[in-house]
Amino acid sequence: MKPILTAFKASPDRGRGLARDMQVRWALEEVGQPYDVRLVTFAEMKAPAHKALQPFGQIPTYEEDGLVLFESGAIVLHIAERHPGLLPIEPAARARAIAWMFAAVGTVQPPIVERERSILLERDKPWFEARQPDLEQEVRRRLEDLSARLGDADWLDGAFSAGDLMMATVLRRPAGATLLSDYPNLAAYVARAEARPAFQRAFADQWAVFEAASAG
Ligand code: GTB
Repeated sequence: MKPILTAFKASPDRGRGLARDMQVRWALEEVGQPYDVRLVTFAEMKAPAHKALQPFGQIPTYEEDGLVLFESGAIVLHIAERHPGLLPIEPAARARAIAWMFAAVGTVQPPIVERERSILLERDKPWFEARQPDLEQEVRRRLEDLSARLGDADWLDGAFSAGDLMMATVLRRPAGATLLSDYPNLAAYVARAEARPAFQRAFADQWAVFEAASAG
């Protein structure tokens, strides 16, 4: 049975591949695992049937042979552990690749999401303008350190891994991506990740969903 993941029927990102089904699609494409997608509306995401799969009423979910998983990072790790190609075989290198996955979602992503939330939701607040420099600075702190660590390497630790997949996904979010021109090696890192054929296939598939939703 092919795994089934859920994604927005009409993604608010308008086909930019920013919703979190994107990293799961990308991982499945990297390892060559065919999959099906079940598209859900916002109402369906909040209904009991979906909440039985995802307690917080969000996408993505992942179903495979009786296994139900949520959390995009956990799903990517599950895929990477079961198929060759996204995690090194050597135990120490494998542990470091997994550490980069956690660094992406646990260390780099939070200030990016906080800045994004403020830009999206707080524009009408009297303190909005005053808060922006601090929010930007917190993102820059992470980008500076990440840029220093990456240096002139192609990927964070040897060959492309699930750690890079998760990190590039986080760096694509607009509240970080708009600052990347100040960190040319990170901008090139994201461009390199986006140029991967597996990313391109995943992007095209989610774009097709957006086009279909726009047409109908
Ligand atoms: N930690 C969870 C995971 O990684 O799986 C977070 C999942 C999550 O945030 N899902 C979002 C969701 O279902 C969609 S991706 N939200 C609906 C809700 O919570 O009610 C987040 C997202 C949404 C929209 C954009 N965008 O428009 O650019 C980008 C990212």
